[in-house]
Amino acid sequence: MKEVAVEEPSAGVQEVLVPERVVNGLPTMYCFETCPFCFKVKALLGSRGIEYSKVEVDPTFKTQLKWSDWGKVPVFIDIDGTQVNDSNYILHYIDSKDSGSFPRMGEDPEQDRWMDFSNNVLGKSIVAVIYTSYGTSLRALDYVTKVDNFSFRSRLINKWLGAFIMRMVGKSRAKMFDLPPRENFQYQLDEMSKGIDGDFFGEEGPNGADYANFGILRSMQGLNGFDIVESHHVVSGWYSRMQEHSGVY
Ligand SMILES: N[C@@H](CCC(=O)N[C@@H](CS)C(=O)NCC(=O)O)C(=O)O
Repeated sequence: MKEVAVEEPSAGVQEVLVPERVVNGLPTMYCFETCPFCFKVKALLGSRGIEYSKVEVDPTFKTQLKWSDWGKVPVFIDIDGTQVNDSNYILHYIDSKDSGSFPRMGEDPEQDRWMDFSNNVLGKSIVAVIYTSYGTSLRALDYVTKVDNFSFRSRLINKWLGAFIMRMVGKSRAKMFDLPPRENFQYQLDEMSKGIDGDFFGEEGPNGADYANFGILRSMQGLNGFDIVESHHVVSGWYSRMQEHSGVY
């Protein structure tokens, strides 16, 4: 039998340029308004004062992203059409093109560790706590579908279907941790605080780990469990510093 090589969509900078996906001649981010991974990128762009276009993707149908093999948001397109997939890679790409003020992947094990933590631990912990019951899931999706700019029909579908799906995801995320969702979230914030060295993970100024973890937490502002962030003795101060730094309040 003949082997057919199937190109898997990959994280990071893509070889094929897609200049037709650039909107208004500005760096363009394909995102969901409330997506945690997208908030990472918004925070970095905000802190560097980089003007950009945003294309809001419909979370259920993902119509605006059909052209891309990589089916997740954020996707970042630079003005020359360079496509970068996956939030942590996007943070590195933007910083490398801008001031290069934090280390690249592989150069600083601590930064890498806490950037991985944002996806593998913190992102999953917030899902378990936000979507801890059908009630909290519906409230979250009610908020998400109001903030997102959808048609009435797609808003209804996203809200009810989304709440159901996210409740299921919340359950499965909760199973990944030994502690119940609230206790686990508190514990993970305690763990995360150990990486905050002075004002930021990057000591005097934010590095990739600051943007990565701030983005995740920013996406749950106002939702179930955010009180744990607000009352945390280390994380609450750091969170306010990141808001000020990035202009993402
Ligand atoms: N590892 C990816 C995760 C991105 C991700 O899971 N994004 C979600 C939205 S919050 C998504 O696009 N989900 C749609 C899907 O997986 O089909 C990153 O850091 O960018």
